[in-house]
Parts: sequence; structure tokens; C-alpha cells
Amino acid sequence: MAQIMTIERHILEQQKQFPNATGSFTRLLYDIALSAKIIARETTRAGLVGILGASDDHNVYGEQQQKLDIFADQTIFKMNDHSGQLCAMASEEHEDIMHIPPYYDNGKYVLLYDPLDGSSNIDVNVSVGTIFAVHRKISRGQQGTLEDLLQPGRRLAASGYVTYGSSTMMVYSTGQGVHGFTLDPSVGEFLLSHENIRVPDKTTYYSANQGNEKYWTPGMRRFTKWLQGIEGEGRKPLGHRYIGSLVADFHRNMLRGGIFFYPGDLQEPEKPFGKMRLMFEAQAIAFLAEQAGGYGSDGLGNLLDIQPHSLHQRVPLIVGNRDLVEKAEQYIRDYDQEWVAAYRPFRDKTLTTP
Ligand code: P6P
Repeated sequence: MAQIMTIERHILEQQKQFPNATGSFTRLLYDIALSAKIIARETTRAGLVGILGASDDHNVYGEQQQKLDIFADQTIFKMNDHSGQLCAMASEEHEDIMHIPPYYDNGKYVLLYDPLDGSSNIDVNVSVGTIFAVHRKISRGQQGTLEDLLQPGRRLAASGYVTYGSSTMMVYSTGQGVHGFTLDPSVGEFLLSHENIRVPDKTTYYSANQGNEKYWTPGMRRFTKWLQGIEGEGRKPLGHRYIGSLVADFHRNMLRGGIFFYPGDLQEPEKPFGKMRLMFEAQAIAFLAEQAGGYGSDGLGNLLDIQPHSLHQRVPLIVGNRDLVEKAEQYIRDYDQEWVAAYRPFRDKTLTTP
């Protein structure tokens, strides 16, 4: 019988490569996997238990929270607050840092997560996902602080996502490649299904909300025409696939090759930084892309090198095959000086984004 590799066993095997691993990192990834199984159970039967539909709460962005958002957010916090692995958490659904309750031990990691990304798709049965990132504690004292959370992606200890789609998959990296596990609901285990995912050289799709094209910068509009084979050397056009759930779009492109972009624009000149959240979406995705041989950029350079300045900071996200992302950066350099001048102060923390 082929070797059955559960995510727990895979994490343990990976930890063996860290001689001084205390196993606490392993426990943390276990708890995230367990959170995913609980959320998966609810997402697959959301329509049956009346959990669908928007709640009357709203998150920090003023977006109406779906009940499943709240369930996922609470599940991840409660599955991770007592394990003694974390000294703080942060969630896309909460304005501020989330401390570990005083009656539990603090640990040496912090967890940042988007509990249910793409939640506007919940009611129409389109894939949604959880995105998570783990940084090491760097501040003094027991409790985690913003300093522990606001670290550049280059320092990530791990990141990953769960996609709740035709099957439930958990994909993660601890800096030793990207590995995918598919949930076998009959045994309640994530089983290794995609070992060492590498972005294929052959690029297949581009993913972007073409409905925003009139707001895109000249460079990004030209880049899109290049992807379609209309501008430049008349390359074979890429297929256009856009689900509107970052995890689903990114997951497909990582397996099939291609590029996802949600660029910054000047539709509102005082908000040139696009829609994606650096700490809850973009950093984790860019880390995985790079671990799989791809690249994540904000249009000016590597997303992993950005020094964050606020928890809910937004950034443009251009991620996928390195050659495609670097082509987009070239178009921005050549045609988008006005946008670069507007965005750079936000990136270089001379201004803070809301
Ligand atoms: P739009 C979901 O709200 C999300 O953050 C990502 O999952 C997704 O890629 C993007 O926004 C979709 O945004 O403006 O195209 O609907």
C-alpha cells in the first residue's frame, strides 16, 4: 500500500530537519489544520444549517460580515489561544492585536490570518479560503506586540492557505518548499496529495478583475494587452480565469502556471495602494509563490521586502510566474511614473494607510 502521509506526519518529518525544533511549531501547524477541518465541515454544509447569509456585524473595512466569517474567525482563535505556542494573534476581521487570554501560556510565535477570504462568494457556493502566516516573536516580555506582527514577509516562519472547494485542501510552507494536502472526510485527515508544488514554466492563465480596467494605470493596461497577445511580440494569449476568491485563483495558477494581479490605481488618488491586505493576504501568498519558484510583487519590487507599518495596510498584489510578474514591473517602470510617485510614500511608511 502506498505510504499514507498525513499532514501531522509530514510536519513532524519536516521538523526533524530542524535539530533544535522543540515541536512547538509542529503543534501550531496541527492546530491550524484542525481549525481548517472544523471550518470545512461548516462551509460544506453552510446551506443546511442556516449559517448562510450576512450577519448584522461589519468588519474593520465596513464589509458586511457573513456568519461563516465570524464562525471561522472564532474557530481559529479558540483552537489556537490555549496551546501555549502563540503570544498574539491578528485577524483581518479585527481592528487590533488579539492577546492570549491571561490564564493561558504565551508562546514564541504570532499568527495572522484571514479566516474566510472571498466570503462574498459564500452565498453563491463559490470556493472560499483561509489564509495564515506565522512570524517568530522578536519583542521582549511575555506578551506579543505589534512589533512581532509587523514583520516583513522575508522573516516568515510559515504561511499557507486552506481552500474550501470541490475538495478541501491545505497548502503550507515552512520555507522548505510548498506542500498540498487534501482532506479525506471519511477519516478526517489531510493526506499529502501535492508534494513540493512548483509553478510550471508553462503559463496558462491570468486572473484579474477586468471590470476595473478603466481605472488601471497605463502600464497595467498595456501589460494586460501583452498577456492577451495584442501588444508587443504577439505572444500566444493566456486564458482569463477569475473566481474572485484569491485563494482559489492563486491555487489554480500555482498548479497550472500564470499570474494574478490586483493592481494599485488612481481611481481615488489618495488610495493608490489597491485592495489586498499585506498582513492577511499578500505576504502569505508571496511567500508561498517564492517557495514554489514564482514571485510576488507590489509592482515596485518584492512584496517580502516591504517593512509593514500598520496591521491593515493594503498593497497592490502581482503574483505568479517570475517572468510574467517582472514583465508587469517593467511596464510599470516604463509607463506608470505618476502612480509610482503616488504609491511610494505609502509603501515606504512615510504615510500610513487606513
Ligand atoms: P473584487 C475577496 O474579498 C478578495 O479579498 C480576494 O479574495 C479576491 O481576490 C478579491 O477580494 C476580489 O475583489 O474587487 O474583484 O471583487
